[in-house]
Amino acid sequence: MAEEHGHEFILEIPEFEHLSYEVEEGIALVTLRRPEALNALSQDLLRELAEVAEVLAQDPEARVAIFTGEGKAFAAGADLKEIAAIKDPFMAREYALLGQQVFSEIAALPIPTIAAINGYALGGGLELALACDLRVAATGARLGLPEVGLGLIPGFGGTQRLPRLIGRGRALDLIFTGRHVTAEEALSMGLVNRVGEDALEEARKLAEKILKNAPIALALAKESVVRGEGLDLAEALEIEADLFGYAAATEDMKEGVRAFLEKRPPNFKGE
Ligand code: DAK
Repeated sequence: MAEEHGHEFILEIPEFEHLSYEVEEGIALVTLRRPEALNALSQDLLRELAEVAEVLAQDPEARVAIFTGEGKAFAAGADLKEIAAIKDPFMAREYALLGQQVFSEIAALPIPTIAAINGYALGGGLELALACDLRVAATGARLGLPEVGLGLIPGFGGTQRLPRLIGRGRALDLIFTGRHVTAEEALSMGLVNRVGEDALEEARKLAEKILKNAPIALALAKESVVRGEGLDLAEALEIEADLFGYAAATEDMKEGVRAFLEKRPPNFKGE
């Protein structure tokens, strides 16, 4: 996907059918585009999300990523029409593994990611939003994990990422009832970080605030949080100290401190 031509690094962006990818002023925007099916996550769409994660991990222009959906949904879950056609348990396993793998790749991206939840985020759709670092919801958005009502359980990371984010009690309330929560309730339980009239506009504002900060420090801060999860405190603090050391060795750190002392905004170069 990426080739080195002389010293020039050329990133080939694949042609996508079910989503779009564009980068402007440091913000990469990934828009799911299956509005006729409320952006249900078909296997083709999941494969394209895997490709987009690969692009995002390498695109030097992409410093913050926003994921959103076209039309009235963020994503209404896995594609139930496709799933209904799966008769073979091995194929079902493949599907589940594909979803888990794609969302883990998104969760591991070295840049901050924001889900701009413009409408329904249900099942796999909410699990995609949970794989992002931050979530911003439009006032009318509805979020939920309805899987048990289909005789299933959340299978793209929902039973793991949701309790880590909002606590076991609140997570099991949503998982056991399968109910949809409003953007306001999601905000009150810490499921989303911000609510606004327009999710994308709100997400862009958040991205712009993030973009003012040092890129390497952002990547290291995320790495510290992600690697610390699941470790005991002493081990996790060691990781934090190591990554702090890397941050302190950057040119941007010198620039940040110098700019503070000179009472001017910093000019970070990502070095
Ligand atoms: N899959 C496929 N098509 C969907 C869809 C989905 N998840 N959700 C909506 N659509 C389609 C509808 O079928 C409809 O298409 P047509 O009938 O026009 O062809 C179109 O999108 C518009 O939807 P509605 O007419 O239903 O729109 P409404 O505004 O009336 O209702 C709604 C919106 C979001 C409340 C409703 O569409 C809804 O409840 N959708 C389903 C939500 C849901 O239960 N999602 C799935 C969660 S479970 C696995 C097995 C399962 C899973 C994963 C892996 N393996 C075997 C590996 C499941 C994971 C999940 O995500």
